[in-house]
Amino acid sequence: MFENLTDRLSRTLKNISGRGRLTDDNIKDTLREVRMALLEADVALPVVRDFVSRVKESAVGLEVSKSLTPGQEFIKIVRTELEAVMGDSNTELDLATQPPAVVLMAGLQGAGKTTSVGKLGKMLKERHKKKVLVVSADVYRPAAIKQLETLSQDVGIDFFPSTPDQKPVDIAKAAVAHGKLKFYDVVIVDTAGACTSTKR
Ligand SMILES: Nc1nc2c(ncn2[C@@H]2O[C@H](COP(=O)(O)OP(=O)(O)O)[C@@H](O)[C@H]2O)c(=O)[nH]1
Ligand SMILES: [Mg+2]
Repeated sequence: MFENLTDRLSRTLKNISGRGRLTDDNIKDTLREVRMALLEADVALPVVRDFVSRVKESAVGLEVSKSLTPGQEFIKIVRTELEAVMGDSNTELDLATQPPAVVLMAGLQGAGKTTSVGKLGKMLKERHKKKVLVVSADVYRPAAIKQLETLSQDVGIDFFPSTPDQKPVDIAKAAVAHGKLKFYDVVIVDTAGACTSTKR
């Protein structure tokens, strides 16, 4: 995210360089670019507004330190504010429960849920030495279940089969029951995310 944004900003940042101070005027185009990039990344409008105004507040009037160009100074501010938005501390996933710990992957369609299930599963298996089972409760998108099956094979984690005619709740229950029976540490449930179907 940050690298993308930096690339994107580099063009407008050139306009800032060569001046000793960040002003309302010389950061205007770059701020606009930040705003557009965040909106295109599907960040909610109030969050974007708040973010842009905080960047602006920190930037305007700032004396640029001698070791940095104004463009670099601006990037530094964007980075600091982005880190604050993303959360400035990293909390471990809390798996301290009666096994299996159940992780439900939620989010908008296309947000990267299935991909994240694969990444998370691989990390828990390899780095945390957990026995991981994944299951797909996405019965809405064709081939969603197959996508997770292929992915789980690629990353070497166990896959619990499901079919599109099942109810998501039943799929999740069956996977958790299987996870309990077979002593899995974690069951990750992939979902269709937000949907409006009546199949509950
Ligand atoms: N560049 C990039 N693409 C991603 C990332 N995560 C997922 N994708 C892609 O985004 C698309 C949707 O991802 P998917 O995991 O199927 O989303 P889901 O609908 O929420 O399950 C796929 O083409 C993924 O390859 C990521 O971190 N970076
Ligand atoms: Mg998916």
